[in-house]
Amino acid sequence: NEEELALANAGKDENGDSIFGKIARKEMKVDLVYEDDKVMAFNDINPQAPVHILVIPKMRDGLTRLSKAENRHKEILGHLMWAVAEIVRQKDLGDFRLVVNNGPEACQSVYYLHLHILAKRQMKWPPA
Ligand code: DGP
Repeated sequence: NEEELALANAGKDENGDSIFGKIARKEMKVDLVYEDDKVMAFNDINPQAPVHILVIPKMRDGLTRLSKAENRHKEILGHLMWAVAEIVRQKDLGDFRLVVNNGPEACQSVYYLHLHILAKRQMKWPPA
């Protein structure tokens, strides 16, 4: 039904499209921080730190969450981690925290793999 479709398209389940798919396809404007041929990074709409950047692969290719990673994803996963290092260098972010929420219990809300870069405040450990 329409409600389920809307939820799927917002990335609330693993079957439909997601908001980050729209962003990756440039169907939706974002505050772009970094882009290359394989990944893009943009500011989180609901920042949890003075700097809160999301890094996504341009192609989801089944990576609705990290635990779906297969052999073919090794290269893009490495590229995502490299992009984090490049972004923190370019933006001179200093220390930072890198987060991947995997699944409902970890508070994942968009089912399109994304890395959270949080910076410019003192972090706490363990995270809540
Ligand atoms: P997670 O809980 O790990 O699935 O994080 C999803 C993040 O995505 C959350 O911090 C808010 C952010 N977000 C959701 N929708 C949008 C959007 O349309 N634009 C941007 N820039 N960020 C979004």
